[in-house]
Amino acid sequence: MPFKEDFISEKDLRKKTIISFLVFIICIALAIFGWKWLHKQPDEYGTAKPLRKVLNYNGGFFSNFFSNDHLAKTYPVSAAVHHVRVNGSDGMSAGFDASAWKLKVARSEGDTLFVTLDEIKALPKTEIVFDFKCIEGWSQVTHWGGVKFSDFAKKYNLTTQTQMNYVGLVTPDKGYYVGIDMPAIMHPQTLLCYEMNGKPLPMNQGYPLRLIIPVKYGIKHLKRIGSIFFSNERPPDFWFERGYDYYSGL
Ligand SMILES: Nc1nc2c(c(=O)[nH]1)N[C@H]1C(S)=C(S)[C@@H](COP(=O)(O)O)O[C@H]1N2
Ligand SMILES: [Mo]
Repeated sequence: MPFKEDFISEKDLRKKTIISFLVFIICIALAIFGWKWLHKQPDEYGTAKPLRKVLNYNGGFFSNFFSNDHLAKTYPVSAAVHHVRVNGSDGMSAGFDASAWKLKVARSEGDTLFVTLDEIKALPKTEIVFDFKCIEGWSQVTHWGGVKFSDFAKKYNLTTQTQMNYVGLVTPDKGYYVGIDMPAIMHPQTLLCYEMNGKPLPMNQGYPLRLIIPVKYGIKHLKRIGSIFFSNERPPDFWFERGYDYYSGL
């Protein structure tokens, strides 16, 4: 059958053009109005309240799909970079006495455990090579070694503690701190890490002990852990207070 063109009258064309233009103007006006409205809303932890609501909702939504069987992609050791980027240094003040360091674990009110680096190194070692992702937009395949947090928790009988909702980790000077939901800290790829590229962690990478948590963005990988505590409420979180997502899952 021969192709039949649909003709549109001059009048209809003008009408369609005017309607399209009006829709365009309305969209622009809504965008400007919406933007102004958003910026008039009160802040909640460093961002406008409606945005904070969306972040919290997304975190809750994606946590439904979290599973210990969902592993971050791993790579052969040969894929790991030798020059590992050093990003943040909050909470890593000068004058830190590494020789006197012990990991402080607050099991409960008045029950605090102190663990030395040698005691941590005596636990089964796990290595991981994965793509470390920073919220700023860069990523790097890097190689880490340490003890699984879940193995550590088992060894130190943190059974009732790990039934709570969150873990808080804080640097010795309290200048950087993160809160992690319990399923993520107990994930089989989450490490209390003391090695990078098969050698002790360099000072600026968090010596003597840092967190490596491949299911989260870089902001949660706290360097130079001083103390750990457990809580049912969200522990304070450095970047959350500055407008970022609390969950920060990948
Ligand atoms: N103590 C401390 N830990 C920190 C930070 C920091 O500023 N201080 N920055 C975080 C951020 S934003 C990222 S991306 C990673 C970077 O780790 P790297 O320096 O080993 O690359 O560390 C995280 N851990
Ligand atoms: Mo980051």
